[in-house]
Amino acid sequence: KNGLQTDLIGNKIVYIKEVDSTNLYARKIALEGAEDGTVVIADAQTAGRGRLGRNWSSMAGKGIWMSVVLRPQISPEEVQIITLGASVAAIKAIYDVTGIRAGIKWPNDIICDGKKVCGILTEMNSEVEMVNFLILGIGINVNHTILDFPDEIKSIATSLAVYSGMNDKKNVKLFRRSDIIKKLLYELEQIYNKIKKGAVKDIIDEWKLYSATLGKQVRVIYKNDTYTGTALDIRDDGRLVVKCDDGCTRDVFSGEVSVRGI
Ligand code: BT5
Repeated sequence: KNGLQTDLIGNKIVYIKEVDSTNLYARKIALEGAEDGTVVIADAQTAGRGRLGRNWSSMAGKGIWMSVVLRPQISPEEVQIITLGASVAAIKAIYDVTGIRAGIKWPNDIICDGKKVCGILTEMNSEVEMVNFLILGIGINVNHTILDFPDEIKSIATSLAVYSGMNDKKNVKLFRRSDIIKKLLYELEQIYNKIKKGAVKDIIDEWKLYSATLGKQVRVIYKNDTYTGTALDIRDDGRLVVKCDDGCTRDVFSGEVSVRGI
């Protein structure tokens, strides 16, 4: 069974050479009935998606562009825990295969040396009260050189290869994407089982261990409103608690804001 150490996630894997977005493709097959745990992997995306209509650069052969169809019995308010859990899974898989210790910037950025190496996009399709299915999209920059990135993200993006010293031409270090994928699917399954058992607290605690946000000064941008403060904590549903400079404490939902370190 394709060498995976999972019972559910990756039972079915769809591999596509090139697709607009694995999240869109996964959504399409989920609507057609794709099972819980179905994985879609592409070598290249021509219209990779980020949050809030942003795009995700997904060069052929350089990274992991993957989406998972999940059908958990949870309410739409609980979906954020999936994103947080997936961040933990990605951090662990990256560490296990490459030895690189990345950090998590709330809610969905995995960073190395302050630059983004991985992004997560969770999209849901919900009935009124329960989630019908959700699509967990994960993008990891693996073997890019810094020159491979489009100009507009050269200063904010990195890859596992760049981070581990690839620019030192004598010390080229590339990673096998399939090793990372295998480990990632395994870690995702552990997290998914915890979520199904309701062990959300465990996931939050683990997330906090890897957090590059808690305790830091942040700027929260919400529509036309901007405020600054200190990121204090994270609630069980994944909201970020910010102690604002005006003295108020605010809970921040991920969908609507952009949080920057300052
Ligand atoms: C994200 O959005 O970080 C979510 C990215 C999810 C990508 C995966 S790949 C598989 C699946 N299929 C999809 O279509 N998407 C998912 P956000 O937080 O909005 O960050 C987007 C911003 O990150 C962009 O506006 C750029 O500034 C920057 N960016 C774009 N491509 C990048 C890359 N490859 N590496 C680092 N930063 C990037």
